[in-house]
Amino acid sequence: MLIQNNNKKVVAVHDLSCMGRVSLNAVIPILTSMGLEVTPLPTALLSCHTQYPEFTFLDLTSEMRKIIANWKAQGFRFNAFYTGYLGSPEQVQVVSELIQDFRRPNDLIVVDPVLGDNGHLYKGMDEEMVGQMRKLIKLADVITPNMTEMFLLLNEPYRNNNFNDNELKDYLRALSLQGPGIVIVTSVPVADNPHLTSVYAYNSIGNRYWKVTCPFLPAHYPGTGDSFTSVITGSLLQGDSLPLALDRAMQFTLQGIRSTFGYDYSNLEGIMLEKVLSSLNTPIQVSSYELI
Ligand code: PXL
Repeated sequence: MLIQNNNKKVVAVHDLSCMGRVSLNAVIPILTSMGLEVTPLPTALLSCHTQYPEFTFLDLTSEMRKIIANWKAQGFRFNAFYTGYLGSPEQVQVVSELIQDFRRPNDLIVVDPVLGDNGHLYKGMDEEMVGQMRKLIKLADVITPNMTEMFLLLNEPYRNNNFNDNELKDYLRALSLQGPGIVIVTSVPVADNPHLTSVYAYNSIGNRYWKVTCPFLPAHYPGTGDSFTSVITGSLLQGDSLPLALDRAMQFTLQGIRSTFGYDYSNLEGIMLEKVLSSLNTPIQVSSYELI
């Protein structure tokens, strides 16, 4: 009997920020803990992520081209492509070609359009990158913008209060019409309740909208978006339904924040992933998603 390696392989297109649990430092341990084989395609090498006051930055665009050509020549195959922080607008072209060259019909394409947070672009991001990201999402099956990124992609002014379900549903559908069948928007404030935050999702197959709400803790940890989307990617590749993937990702991120909150610790380092990774191997305890 031929015993095959059935592990699914994910290409993770993110930067490596040495300090802080963001990008590849979060993506690799999470996906690996979920039983997936990660092949990183680093977009840039930074001493630390860009929310620190100072950082070094090495753009890896030309190296990415060489790596992809090498993979192509050797006939490597993958089951999923998951992109996050890109180091230059030109990389969108590189990544689009990667997806178009390697994609097979059942492969999963996840694009986390990392551009900014709290109404602002991250340092180093600009309008050109926003324009390029609007192109990249067209190739995706799943996108996971936060509120800031959602408005940038829709080319609408940022706002952060008094949303109702119908407004959110319109935004999700508008983004899905641009290409991605599944749209997940994170960190949506809950009207009249500063202690809660929601994630909304839309699946064009079945035309269904979902919402998951959890406590909002008043601390900002960079990289929580990367952890959230990594769990979504892992969960979907394991065969979970969209609402179950939402629950798992939300609970993991919340548990990570709770395990970190209260330590005398620099929030810039991100959540203490090491304390919660093992929870990814246990079945989900409580489900809290709603169909809206
Ligand atoms: O997680 C988002 C992210 C990823 N990579 C880099 C970043 C940030 C957010 O600040 O700076 C380099």
